[in-house]
Amino acid sequence: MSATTEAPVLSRADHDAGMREYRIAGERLAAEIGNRGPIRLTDDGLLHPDILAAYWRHGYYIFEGVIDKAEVEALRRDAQDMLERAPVTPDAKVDAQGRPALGLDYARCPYRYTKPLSDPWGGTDALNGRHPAQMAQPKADAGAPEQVVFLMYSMCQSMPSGLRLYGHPGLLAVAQSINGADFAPFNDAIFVKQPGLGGSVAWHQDGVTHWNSPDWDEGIHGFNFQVQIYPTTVGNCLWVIPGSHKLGKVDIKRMVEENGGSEQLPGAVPLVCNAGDVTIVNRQMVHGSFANSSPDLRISLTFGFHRRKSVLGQKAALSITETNATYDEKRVFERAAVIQVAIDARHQAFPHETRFCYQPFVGLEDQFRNTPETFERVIRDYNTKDLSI
Ligand SMILES: O=C(O)CCC(=O)C(=O)O
Repeated sequence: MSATTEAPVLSRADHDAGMREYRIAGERLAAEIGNRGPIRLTDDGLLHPDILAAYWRHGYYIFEGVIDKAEVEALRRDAQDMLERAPVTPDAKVDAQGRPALGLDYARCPYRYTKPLSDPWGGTDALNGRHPAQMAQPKADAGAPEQVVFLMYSMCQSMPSGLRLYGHPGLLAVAQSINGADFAPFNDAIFVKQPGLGGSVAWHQDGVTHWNSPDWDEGIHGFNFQVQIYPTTVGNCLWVIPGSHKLGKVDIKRMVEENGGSEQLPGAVPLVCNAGDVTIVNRQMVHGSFANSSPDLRISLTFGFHRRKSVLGQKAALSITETNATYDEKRVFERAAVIQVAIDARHQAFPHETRFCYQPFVGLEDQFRNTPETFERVIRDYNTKDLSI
């Protein structure tokens, strides 16, 4: 018999069961805070001041019923199609049906994989080391694949419904209300948390650029929307620590240590949504999601916006750090043009909906209609021009 004692393997079912009390406490706190409802705009087309105040107070808000059923269906079809067209393994050139995989001709591969229920970033230097503590990594059930798609990029290029979503007037009105009429885009990523397989996103704060800036404030790193195309549950959703966007750079490693080494940080709330709801999360919030040991799929279309002055003149960061780019006027304009083409794509599909008026492109609308020519000029490989900070 061996004298060493091996740590017991945490099974998927044990992980799911071990989260039970924590989920109940989180749901209770979320219900106390509330912080959800439809998008309400003033006569000037700006977000209602009560909602704005709630966002700044807590750092998040859940907009209910933003995307109607037909649009959710279209988004599901396109997202599932994108998933089916992923390389069958990370290095493969074909999808599971033997067809050429999507993205072989893209400048950036649109897929990221992870081992089932693993934590690809926690406790590593990846993404500027912004995920300092590793989450529990339960063992998936027998028969699980070796790798699963975890992230999909390029929704405006790969999903016609994704491009239309990017031009949503209600969401762009929210972006304008928070970041000003000349707001700039950030990036987009689709988080895929497959049932019983999806990896975790360890606790982190998104921003990396401005923590020591003399102009630092609670909005300087912008925000992300997450459009939920399936109902999210307490078992698979994103969790946030309300108010943490006001704290500056937080020592997450220490928070976990002071919590007895447990990732179940106190004071966090789960962002449980219906399909068609959209969350907004300040990028300075402490937030993350656990290994999806639940039986429910989550697909979250995530895209963010910044104040123009937060990105202008800054150096490329996060997943595009190695490009060494500087975000000059040209770069910001070219990436922002995706918004204008998206507005037109949406107008073509929903001609009766009031179009959003994006101030930096007023007078330039005809050059940025959604056409095959602008697809090549503006949309193809647009995410090589992301504005990550
Ligand atoms: O949806 C998730 O699980 C993670 C999302 C996230 O970390 C983000 O939007 O920054």
